[in-house]
Amino acid sequence: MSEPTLEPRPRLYHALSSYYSMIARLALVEGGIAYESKVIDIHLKMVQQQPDYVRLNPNMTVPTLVLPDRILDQSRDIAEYALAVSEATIDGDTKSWLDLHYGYPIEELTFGGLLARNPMARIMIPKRLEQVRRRLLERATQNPDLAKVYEERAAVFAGRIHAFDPETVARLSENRRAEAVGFMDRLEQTLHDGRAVLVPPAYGAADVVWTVFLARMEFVGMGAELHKRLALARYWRAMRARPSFAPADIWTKLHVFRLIGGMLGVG
Ligand SMILES: N[C@@H](CCC(=O)N[C@@H](CS)C(=O)NCC(=O)O)C(=O)O
Repeated sequence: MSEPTLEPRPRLYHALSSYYSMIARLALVEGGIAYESKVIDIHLKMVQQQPDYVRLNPNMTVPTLVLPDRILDQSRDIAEYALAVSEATIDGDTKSWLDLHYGYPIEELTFGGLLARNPMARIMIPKRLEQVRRRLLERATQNPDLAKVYEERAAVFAGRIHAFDPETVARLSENRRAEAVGFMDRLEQTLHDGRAVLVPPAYGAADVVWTVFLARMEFVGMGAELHKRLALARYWRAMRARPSFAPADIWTKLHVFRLIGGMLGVG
């Protein structure tokens, strides 16, 4: 009898508090895929911008899933891989829920809210974004083979400096909150018929991403909007009760000390 060949486990680069990392973790746990976990510090050390990481994921984001034959650098692809579906085989309803989810810039809700409420953050965050933009341009000069991707990333940070302009950030935050409430209305309408999952008959990629979205609603202080929609509240309870929720480490609130621990490499 021949020995089974042992494929190495997929390796997931992710960050503890990162929204899109939570999607990857939840999908992998739901799909029953054991993975090697590599937590990286995306805040202080900004490992996602170090050349070795950039060679894995030129978008300079987490999550990244390294498989024996390819690298997945988008959480949507990781979720589809983990749940054994693909853009070609996915049903129309799941695709629409995924498109709706991925069309929304969640970081503008999270950081827009923080900046709108906190005058200190309005001073600190734009300064930090400018520092990072400059460092990306320096890295472009130091790493000629990666110059193009570093320049592209610097342009993304220039866009963030513009989006988080202290003069307009309150409006941005309000708009993003209103859109998030609109999504919750839509979810409520769909779940109103008592279905257990977003696209029956089985749990799928749409449930993964919208579970993480609902967790973010709690995280940004919009939990009351969630809980007053009864079908949505029922669905949220059911998603949290799934055995995947705890191991996927879905944050519904800020764990300051875990975040600091992660930055210091002791998390
Ligand atoms: N489209 C990407 C987005 C990933 C993303 O934006 N990740 C954030 C964390 S939630 C990140 O890596 N931020 C670090 C940075 O922008 O420097 C995906 O779905 O994987």
